[in-house]
Amino acid sequence: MLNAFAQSITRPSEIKALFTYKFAPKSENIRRHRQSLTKDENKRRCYEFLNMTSRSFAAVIQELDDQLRDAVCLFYLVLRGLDTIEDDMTLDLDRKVELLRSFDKVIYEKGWTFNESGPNEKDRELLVHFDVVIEEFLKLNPKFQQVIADITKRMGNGMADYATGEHRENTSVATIADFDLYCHYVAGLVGHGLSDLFSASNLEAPEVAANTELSNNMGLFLQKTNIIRDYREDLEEGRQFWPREIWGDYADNFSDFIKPEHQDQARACLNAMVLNVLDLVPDVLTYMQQLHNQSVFNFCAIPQVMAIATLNLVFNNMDVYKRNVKIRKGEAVELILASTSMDSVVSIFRHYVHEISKKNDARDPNFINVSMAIGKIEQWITTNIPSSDANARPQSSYLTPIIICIIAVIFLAIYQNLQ
Ligand code: D9A
Repeated sequence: MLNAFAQSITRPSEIKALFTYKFAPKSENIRRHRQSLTKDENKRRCYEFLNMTSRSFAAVIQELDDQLRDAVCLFYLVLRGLDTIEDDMTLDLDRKVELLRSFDKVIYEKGWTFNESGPNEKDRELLVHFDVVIEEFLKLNPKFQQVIADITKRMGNGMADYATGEHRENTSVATIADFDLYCHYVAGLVGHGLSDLFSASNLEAPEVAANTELSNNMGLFLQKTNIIRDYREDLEEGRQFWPREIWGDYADNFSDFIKPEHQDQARACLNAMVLNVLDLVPDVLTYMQQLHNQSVFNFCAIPQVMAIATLNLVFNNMDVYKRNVKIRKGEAVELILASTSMDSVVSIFRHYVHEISKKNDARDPNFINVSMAIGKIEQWITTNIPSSDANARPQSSYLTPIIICIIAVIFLAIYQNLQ
């Protein structure tokens, strides 16, 4: 925690956000939800699993309105179970494929549990106690159950196809179409499923579920950004998700990018990958614009603004090839607190796109393509958000250096006291 404050020491707005976030009283919605869990042991364990598997995103799910909270929580846990099986390199391939293809049936089998995950699989415990998830899934309204089972079926079969080497050449994803298809299975379908749940709950209009292209691209924007950010980690674990159709223009081997002599090519490749993701931004904003329910809006906006911040962080940043890069906790919390209206989401996107544009270098082979992608985003904003001129993010005030000094002095005092 002190570390989060230390990372943001020169950024007063982030320090303020960290304090607000830490000491903000729980919303009425959350308190009622917590209270109701004391009477329901099985449901309480499901939310415990949710909080174990993802700390920050779990909080966002629990802020959803009552009509949707349990359905989304269980959707998340079912997907996490499927993901744990797909990820597990210790599982026999035939067994893995059998499980992936039948997972939509498994969720209807009362009492089903799974002890065969590798000992280092981080969500092993979830599958060991999967009967708890299934019991709660079976209590959901059947219209929600159907959405979850349908997506689980399509995703499990898609993952199984990839696991058995379809759409792949040895270990690499070949074409951009294959890359899009893989991301569709693991993330685009999550976008579909959630949109179906939103519309089925009547918290959102039927059109949100009907436009599957927009829902798909909500997932692709998150997944593709993560795939760029995780280059180093995935390489070390023997996974390759970047499509050869992109990286093949810059190297003969996917692992060449970590070599110092390939610096320039590595940089160009990284920016080509970011360019592929920037094209999705207009669809992300169009999707966000159709949402009406406040809790659904926040739930969708938070991951997307994190992704555009991450996309800016990785653009033209050679650290991606060396280690894990991550946005500062203070920056993340500031974004979470701000993601509550279309105007602020648009101004956040506009801010990061502007930062990307400042780092775009005329020597980069994709300089013009990146400029055009950014131009299209700016055009989307001016045509769709009439007030957008007035919504440019305020620059920090002349007080900033003074505030930084004060915070630094407070920090020094705290550190000296600790020693
Ligand atoms: C999501 Cl139910 C995800 N994925 C995410 C998280 O956001 C999406 C997995 C299961 C569910 C939802 C998400 C949220 C809101 C609306 C969405 C949506 O669509 C309309 O999905 C498209 O990343 C995983 C996939 C991308 C594969 C879909 C956000 C999340 N963040 C992590 C941070 C991180 O770096 O992974 O999980 C976290 O906070 O732990």
